[in-house]
Amino acid sequence: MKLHWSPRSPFVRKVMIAARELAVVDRIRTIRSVATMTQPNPAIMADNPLSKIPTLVLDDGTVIVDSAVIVEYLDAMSGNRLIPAAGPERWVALSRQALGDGFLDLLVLWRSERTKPADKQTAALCDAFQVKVTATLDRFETLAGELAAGPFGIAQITIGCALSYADFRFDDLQWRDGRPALAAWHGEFAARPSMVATEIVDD
Ligand SMILES: N[C@@H](CCC(=O)N[C@@H](CS)C(=O)NCC(=O)O)C(=O)O
Repeated sequence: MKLHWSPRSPFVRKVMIAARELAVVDRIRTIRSVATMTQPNPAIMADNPLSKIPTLVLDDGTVIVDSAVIVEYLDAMSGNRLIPAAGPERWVALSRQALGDGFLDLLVLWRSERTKPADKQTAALCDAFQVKVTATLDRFETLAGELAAGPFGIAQITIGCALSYADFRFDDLQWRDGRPALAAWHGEFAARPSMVATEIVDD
């Protein structure tokens, strides 16, 4: 399998952590692919017209788009160890993944807004990002006990990855302040070998 990959992308990181946790990482050939909102990349677009990473291409040419779908694919071929196959726990896990992904989307958009020159930033957007990011972090704090109790799976991978991205790009957010349970859970999560091996870097 070929994966459009970058060491900077938190969405790619989700996939790489899942692949390591499922012990299928050796089956993935990573291709360094640069994806930015302002510069469509023809090499990615040959497989995914959205020019987004991660994009997975199977050996038969089938293209799998979006980190959630790629993780679901890897998990299905490995016996549903990260995403419950059925039952209420499936919807809880997938909703927590969606919360983590949505949080990441907010951070990516917020970063793109706040790296503009001050006179080009939209204050209402930045204010709204701040409100939503804070509320989502508060929700994660209430979920921390359940994340710690397990079972380990896609909810922990996505929320943990998103928090590590906040550490990487939003130093000033200080998300641990007032959220002791989340900070403690993330500390343990960040020590997993799959996390250590996939540390985000600006290359
Ligand atoms: N929902 C997608 C989001 C992927 C995403 O936004 N990836 C970023 C890199 S971190 C990207 O490709 N950005 C390029 C663009 O938006 O054009 C997923 O979960 O895979």
